[in-house]
Amino acid sequence: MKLYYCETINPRKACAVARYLRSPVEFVRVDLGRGEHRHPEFLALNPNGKVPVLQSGDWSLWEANAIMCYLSDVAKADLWPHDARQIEVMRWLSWDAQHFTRSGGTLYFEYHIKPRLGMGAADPAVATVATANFTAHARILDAHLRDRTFLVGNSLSVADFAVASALAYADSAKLPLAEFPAIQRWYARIDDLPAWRDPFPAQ
Ligand SMILES: N[C@@H](CCC(=O)N[C@@H](CS)C(=O)NCC(=O)O)C(=O)O
Repeated sequence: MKLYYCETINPRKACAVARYLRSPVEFVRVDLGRGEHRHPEFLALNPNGKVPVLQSGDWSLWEANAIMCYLSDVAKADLWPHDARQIEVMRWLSWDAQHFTRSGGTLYFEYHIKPRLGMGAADPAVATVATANFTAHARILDAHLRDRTFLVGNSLSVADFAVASALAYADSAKLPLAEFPAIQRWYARIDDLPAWRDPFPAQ
């Protein structure tokens, strides 16, 4: 299996899970700066022209969340559980995509990516709305995590990796986390995982 990635927020989830599970993947770096994600060969793997992509023979899977679940199944691991927890994990994956990392990802783009790609300063109007949305959803997450170790049940799941994704860039993305101690405690546990802290192959 080949895992196409670059060192950004969405591939981070797939790469971290691959590393955590020691999945038998060959990491293939896609240089977004050089437009490799728009080459016809890459678009044949993912017509969206985005990373990550997992390729196995003539089959390819895109969407980081789906890749995490697939890698868990291949490893017969429990990150994507197949019991009553699965619906809870799906709840958090959906909530994350629609709300939490949607606003966290906007702040990541405005404050972390734009300056690095020479795209100018953050748009204050966009950042203000995203900060308000992030804060509102962080409040919900913080309350959920107050007496929990992980998002679902008593063990790590793909939901933890998904919801953690923007938090890996908390400082540079200016995520307002100071008033959310339960999120900070939970994230410190995720960040303790070498696979999460250091998910990408050395260049
Ligand atoms: N929903 C997709 C989003 C993937 C995505 O946006 N990837 C970014 C890197 S973080 C990308 O490839 N961007 C290139 C582009 O949109 O031109 C997923 O979760 O895999």
